[in-house]
Amino acid sequence: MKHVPIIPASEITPREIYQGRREFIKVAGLGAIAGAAMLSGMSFDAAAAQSPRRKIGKFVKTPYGSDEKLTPYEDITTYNNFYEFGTNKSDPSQYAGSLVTRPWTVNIEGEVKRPKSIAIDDIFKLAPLEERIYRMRCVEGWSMVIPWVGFPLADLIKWAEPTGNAKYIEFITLDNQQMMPGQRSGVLDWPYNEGLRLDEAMHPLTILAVGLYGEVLPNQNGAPLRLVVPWKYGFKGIKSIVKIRFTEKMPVSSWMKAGPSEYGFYSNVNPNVDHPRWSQATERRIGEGLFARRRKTLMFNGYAEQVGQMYAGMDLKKYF
Ligand SMILES: Nc1nc2c(c(=O)[nH]1)N[C@H]1C(S)=C(S)[C@@H](COP(=O)(O)O)O[C@H]1N2
Ligand SMILES: [Mo]
Repeated sequence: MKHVPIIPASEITPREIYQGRREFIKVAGLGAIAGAAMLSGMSFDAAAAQSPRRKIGKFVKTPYGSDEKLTPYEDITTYNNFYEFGTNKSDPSQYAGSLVTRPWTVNIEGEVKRPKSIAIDDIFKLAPLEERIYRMRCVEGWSMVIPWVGFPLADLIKWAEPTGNAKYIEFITLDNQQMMPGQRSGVLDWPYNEGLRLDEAMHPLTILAVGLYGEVLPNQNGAPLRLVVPWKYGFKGIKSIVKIRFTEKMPVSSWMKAGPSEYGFYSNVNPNVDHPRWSQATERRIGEGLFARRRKTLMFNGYAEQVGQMYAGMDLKKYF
């Protein structure tokens, strides 16, 4: 029988343990951190990462929501995966200050009537911003409930005018070693990319997020623009997007290249299909404490009623 560990290796430093260190840093004070960083010849990143929090002026609440308890802001913004800034959960909040998000342009190319460029502040005008409270599930076995602010990806797709040949959509993250020092490591094939089938991309649950908790997206969460697809594992939610390409063929993502037997194109949350190295049956809700009971993972992360039809007749063990 196959031996499956319950918790992947990436989960061995749970947030509640390293929080001790974070509390210390908080007490030491921002000035002390900046001073220490300069003394040690480090960049100013640690201090820069504490960028001011800015409220989003206008957004509407919608019926899309969750009656679950929201994960605290502090957890959502300090327990991150953003390998462009390091592979530890605490790296992005410490180092993402080096990412400059203005000016920021998103290029649209591939199977479209004509290629287009759009500045981030014009993207904000494409559609009214809404709050969407979504359960999020990482392939590593933890989950959160996040109040995103964003707009349907479908609105941007309509504006982009894809041709009839477009079957898929590919997203690409910024490629810049100065702003994203983690790209100097070979841990992934940079720039990070992801893809969706066009019907998945057009689904009303799929959004481009620009904020959370009513505030502009912190860099560590993928500023200024990131994808959110709540029924798929977290890695599909690509951050800091600079390019969107419509294609006829299925894109090959950074994670598919890194481990084709472990990360498929679909990556729908599915408690019945284990990751080759661990079970996907349960999850740990961040913020509930180390000893809280793990929750049962739900098919399509609990969004089966809304999205199940798109996969009718597909063998989800084959198309994982
Ligand atoms: N560009 C980029 N996007 C990324 C990642 C990354 O390393 N680089 N990590 C992914 C993974 S594995 C997860 S779980 C989510 C985490 O998003 P969060 O930090 O906002 O919770 O971002 C996804 N998007
Ligand atoms: Mo993830």
